[in-house]
Amino acid sequence: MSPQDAYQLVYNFMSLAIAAMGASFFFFVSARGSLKEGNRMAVTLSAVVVLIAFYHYVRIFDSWVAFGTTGAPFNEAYRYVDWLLTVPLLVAELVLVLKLDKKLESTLIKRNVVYAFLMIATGYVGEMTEITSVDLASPRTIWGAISSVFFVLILRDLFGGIDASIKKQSKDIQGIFKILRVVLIATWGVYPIAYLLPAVAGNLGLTAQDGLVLKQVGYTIADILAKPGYGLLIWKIATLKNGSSK
Ligand code: RET
Repeated sequence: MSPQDAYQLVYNFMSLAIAAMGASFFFFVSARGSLKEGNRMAVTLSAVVVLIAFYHYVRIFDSWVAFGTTGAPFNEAYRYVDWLLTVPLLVAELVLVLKLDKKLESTLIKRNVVYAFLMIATGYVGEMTEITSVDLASPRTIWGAISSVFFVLILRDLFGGIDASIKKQSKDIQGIFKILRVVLIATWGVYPIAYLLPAVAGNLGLTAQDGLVLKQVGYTIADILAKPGYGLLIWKIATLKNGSSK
């Protein structure tokens, strides 16, 4: 890929993310109105998440343009600040829609807010280290591994919560919970892979530039699926619950 094509590809995905976040904000705000009080909060949180992401993608896009025109370093911190705010909210909206007993609900939310903070903070330290070719003892790999421990703890808790809730649901809600489980793994799993790509590009026969492009495109696609996409599933569950007593 020529450097121009590579630059343009990232540019276009970032632009798409701005559109996706803005449009889904409008959707979640309008859709929440027709839900009953008890089902509304999860969709409100989706609206908050995509609004935060809309703002950050405007800044991310600006930073990418500055990088392209003046060579100023691209500011990756916008992504991490965004995740620091949005991951706890995404965890909370899932837990809310599970309708667990209040004690378990509160434990799961509190514990996973802490895990999410630690996952992102340690990942950020790793992201800021110099990219070397893959080496088990490199700071990028070590911080990435520490961050992954919290990642696994979060997924274990969320899957446990879904399992505890799923039996009590009607058939169609059970189906969506199953999809949500796959979406969680398939989208959240992209982040650690994208994080590692610049370091393993050489081993995969890719150039260093390809590694960086794939990381940016990977994070951006994952964000679109994990925020608006996941929010739509949560909205679907809230809508189905609206019509049932469960
Ligand atoms: C990092 C560092 C390397 C190891 C792991 C990571 C995980 C990141 C995740 C981010 C999820 C973000 C979401 C944002 C949506 O709003 C930090 C890249 C495991 C899972 C869901």
